[in-house]
Amino acid sequence: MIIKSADLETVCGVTSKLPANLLPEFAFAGRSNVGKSSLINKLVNRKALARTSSQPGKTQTINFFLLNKEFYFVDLPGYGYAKVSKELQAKWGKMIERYLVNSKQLRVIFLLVDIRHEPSAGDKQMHEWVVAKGFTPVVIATKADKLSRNQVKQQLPMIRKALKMKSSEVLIPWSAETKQGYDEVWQVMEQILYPPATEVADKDAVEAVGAVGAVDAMDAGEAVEQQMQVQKTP
Ligand SMILES: Nc1nc2c(ncn2[C@@H]2O[C@H](COP(=O)(O)OP(=O)(O)OP(=O)(O)O)[C@@H](O)[C@H]2O)c(=O)[nH]1
Ligand SMILES: [Mg+2]
Repeated sequence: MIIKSADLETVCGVTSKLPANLLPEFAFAGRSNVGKSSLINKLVNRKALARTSSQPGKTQTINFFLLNKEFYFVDLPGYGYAKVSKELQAKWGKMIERYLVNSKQLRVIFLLVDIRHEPSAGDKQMHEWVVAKGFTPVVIATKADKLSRNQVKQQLPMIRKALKMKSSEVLIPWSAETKQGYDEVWQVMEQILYPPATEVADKDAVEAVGAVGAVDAMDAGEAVEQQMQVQKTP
């Protein structure tokens, strides 16, 4: 995806009215410090569009970034940061809930988890909750550069199990340092922004799409790619 323009358009605090946007939205959720803002910056190739920090709790507002005047990235405040009072965390929980329930334009919720650790209780709750609201979360396992390739391979099934992910759910290992996962994450969004032509005349192609859906999407890149290729088949 070529990003020609990227603007922070709306910043919402706990009491703000959420914008009634008319363009598709992609939201990024996850615990504090997991790398949501870094991921946004890397995806749009800007150093500091979304503010990042090694101190957890950096993003304390819901930030809407308008990209190419075509769609939004929504940077959500992180949960689970111990230094934020329970009261404020609860307020944030409600605010995030209000956004997730009321947005008419939300297309995908990306749930970020740290690839090095067993998903937290908050991660599990968030995943469950997103599924209960009828969304299929796309899970991004961040900071893959901190592990060896072998360790990454081992962590993925652990994360799937802990979050009780369906085999059809996509799990993408990611690194904001090496850009691992960059194509796969964009592919998820591009499939939604630019759906392939509907008439899939070829019966084999239809069956293949079904089969990809059933694949254990361990290697998310491959699965997304296969699906794209199949869907592109005239
Ligand atoms: N090694 C490595 N570090 C990362 C990666 N992603 C983020 N970080 C670091 O992790 C820290 C937190 O990143 P942020 O992007 O600010 O995290 P956030 O999820 O937006 O955090 P909050 O705004 O507090 O919710 C920063 O020091 C980043 O440089 C990654 O893929 N690899
Ligand atoms: Mg942030």
